[in-house]
Amino acid sequence: MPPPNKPVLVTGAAGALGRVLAKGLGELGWRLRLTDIAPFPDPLPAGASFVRADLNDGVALLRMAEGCGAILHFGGVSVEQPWEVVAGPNLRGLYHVYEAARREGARIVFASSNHSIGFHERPQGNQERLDADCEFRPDGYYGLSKAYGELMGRMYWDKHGVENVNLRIGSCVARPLNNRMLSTWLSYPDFVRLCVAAVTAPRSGHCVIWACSKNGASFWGEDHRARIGWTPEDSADDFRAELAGKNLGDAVEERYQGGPYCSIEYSRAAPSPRDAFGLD
Ligand code: NAI
Ligand code: 15L
Repeated sequence: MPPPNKPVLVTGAAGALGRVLAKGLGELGWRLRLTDIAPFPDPLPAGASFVRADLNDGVALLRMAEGCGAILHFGGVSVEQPWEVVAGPNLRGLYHVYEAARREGARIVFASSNHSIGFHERPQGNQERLDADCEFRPDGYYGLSKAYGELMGRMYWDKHGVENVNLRIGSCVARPLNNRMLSTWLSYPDFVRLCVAAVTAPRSGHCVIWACSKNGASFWGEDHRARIGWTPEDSADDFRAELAGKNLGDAVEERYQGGPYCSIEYSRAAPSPRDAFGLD
């Protein structure tokens, strides 16, 4: 697969996944423009440049995106935080990224998260898996910002024709670390291949993809992956024996897909979302 004709902007380049992308896409010969508010800690890949900037700075984003064909948007708050901390990078910053893409006619690949739907219960046994058109059920301010990001994509496609691929990432780490990750794990190689497919697919429109490897215990079902031609190749199943019994513990965490994020400041009296009136 030849590199894209135009440079690709990567936000959050100094973060865990940004560094994986910089290395992986750099090795494929892509022309990368990397940016982050933190310094880039690795040697720059051949053909890459780095600009230190805040996502809150819309003018800086317009400049960095000039001439780019795609923006891999991985910058911002990446865990649960108070609303005030999340709002700047994840809401305002996202708007700046979308405006830059709109001006350039660029496609956005957005690092959404399973926490946009984290309060769906985990499927039991043969129960049906969750499809990507399910209701948003964010499990905190962070997950709410990811739902907003996906809806931002919906609106910019409908209104301005800005293509966007929304990756609902499970747990993208070098290897799965607990029982929940037997369902949510996304390997680094599957992740890089997913981003390559998301950028190079001839057309994407607005689409949503469950970004997890081929895990037998996955919580997730149908999505739009066929549109970009991606199929995961790795599987958390290879770690099953090692992780058996490594549960997170808390009943709320174990019940819902978002795991530990669900129990952060959880203050509902009833342990179940069905209250005394049977309401979900
Ligand atoms: P990370 O926290 O390592 O990287 C995020 C980067 O964004 C950091 O380098 C940080 O300096 C930068 N950043 C934060 N605020 C900024 C601002 N105001 N301006 C410019 N840059 C700013 O997170 P990670 O794990 O690399 O995740 C990357 C993206 O993927 C995030 O959007 C995260 O929400 C999403 N994601 C990651 C998952 C994972 O398993 N790693 C799972 C689901 C979603
Ligand atoms: C995320 O959205 C986070 O960015 C990542 O750090 C993990 O906590 C991941 O979700 C997860 O659910 O495991």
